[in-house]
Amino acid sequence: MHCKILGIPVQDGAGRMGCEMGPSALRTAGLVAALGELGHQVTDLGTVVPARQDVRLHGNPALRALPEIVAWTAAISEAAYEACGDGMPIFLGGDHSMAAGTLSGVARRAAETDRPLFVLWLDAHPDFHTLETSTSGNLHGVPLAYASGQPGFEGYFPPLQAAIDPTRICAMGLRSVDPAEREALHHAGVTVHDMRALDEHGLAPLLRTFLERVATEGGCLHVSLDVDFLDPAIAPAVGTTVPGGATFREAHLAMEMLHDSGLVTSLDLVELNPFLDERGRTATLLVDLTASLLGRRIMDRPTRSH
Ligand code: 6HN
Ligand code: MN
Ligand code: MN
Ligand code: MN
Repeated sequence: MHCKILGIPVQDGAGRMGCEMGPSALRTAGLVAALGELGHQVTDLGTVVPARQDVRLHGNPALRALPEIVAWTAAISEAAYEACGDGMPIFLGGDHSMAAGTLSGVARRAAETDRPLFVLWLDAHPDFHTLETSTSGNLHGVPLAYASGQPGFEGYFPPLQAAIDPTRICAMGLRSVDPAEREALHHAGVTVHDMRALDEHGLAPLLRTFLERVATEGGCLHVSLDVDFLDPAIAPAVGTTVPGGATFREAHLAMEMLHDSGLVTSLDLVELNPFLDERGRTATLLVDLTASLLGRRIMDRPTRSH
């Protein structure tokens, strides 16, 4: 596999500073070496730089850094489009607002093929606010709504060249959902496996069902991994910790199953805030999870190819 890593040091979408150091911390934690040891060719594509953009004022006075995030989204979307199609782009965040760019760029590329794009959203939050419904004003709370074509972004965010069908999105690990998001997720038809569902049924059967659907429909799969999907006890380096997250083995199992599926075509690693880390342990865990997704295993197992 040809892995292409791309640094996206955006932090203006989060409520506090620090995510701009995320790509550096992931590189420092040994991402390139870990992928190389698995036999992958690794290219570091460098760092996305946003171009300034004029954006008119929005009626929601809570919104923070709208012009900055619009400028980032345009630049990230273009870079993501260029990075995918062959090989496996790994987008190093950066706060989760970057997924407005990665998802829209990946979707634009997928629309040129005959493979429908599916998204696995691993997060404590659905990030399904619109510009109208966000009450915190932090734009890391909107990318999934934007990329799946929910209304209210027109005239502010870049026009979508290909919206992701919300019924092809599966969100796992949710445990902090705002009322407006709950309603919007339901109406859009997003598949949601919240922490209650993971506790009750276990992660494996829920993920297996989704992966079987992606395979049956001949799809490709983008995975967006927010640090706060993980329990804060094992991953403290994130500004939006929520108790009761995925365990070390649940997270690795998800990555191992994703690897065995052979379906994953792109990956976001987002919301790492190294300023909040403890001796690099969260960055190291993210590198290890990425290695599991790219084939590190305890014992040999067969891999499917599609
Ligand atoms: N994330 N729903 C909250 C808000 O501020 O809109 C939290 C967003 C968290 C964002 O997980 O990347
Ligand atoms: Mn998120
Ligand atoms: Mn989150
Ligand atoms: Mn309803």
